[in-house]
Amino acid sequence: MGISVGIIMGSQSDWPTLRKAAELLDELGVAYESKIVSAHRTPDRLWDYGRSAASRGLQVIIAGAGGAAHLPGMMASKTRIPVLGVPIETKSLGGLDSLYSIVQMPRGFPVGTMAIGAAGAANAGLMAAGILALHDAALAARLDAWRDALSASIPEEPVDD
Ligand code: RP5
Repeated sequence: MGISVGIIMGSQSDWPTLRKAAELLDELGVAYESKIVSAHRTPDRLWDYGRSAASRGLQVIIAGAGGAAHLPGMMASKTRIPVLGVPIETKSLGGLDSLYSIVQMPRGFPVGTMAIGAAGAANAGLMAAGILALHDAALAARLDAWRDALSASIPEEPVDD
């Protein structure tokens, strides 16, 4: 099967966060690509990526950006493929700037916005897998097993440090 998930990010500096999505997809056996696509620094690359995403067979796009985080929203404007936005945690404003830049899309062009930072990236990977699992029974079984294993790893009682 071809690549079904595109992980895109505004900068190399976003990769340590977006890698959390990639790691989840690796664990679940989902094929993905990862690319640097900046709304501000490489707008033509963004345009080309959005224009060709559906015809290339992508089914979900995970887009992470920080600060003036326009990448997820602009990508949602260029393709009907579901876009999951990951707000990158920033030094100056803790990622609230990224969150606000991504979450308030106008009616008609939605972005499924995740939590700020690593947890949001990991959840984007899981949600992408969940979307693909709707039409992939083997992946659905792997995702169910992953979720069961996480639940089983949680102790019933706390322990002292
Ligand atoms: C955004 O600017 C990127 O998504 C990144 O989070 C932020 C800072 O980029 P660098 O200056 O680290 O390349 O476009």
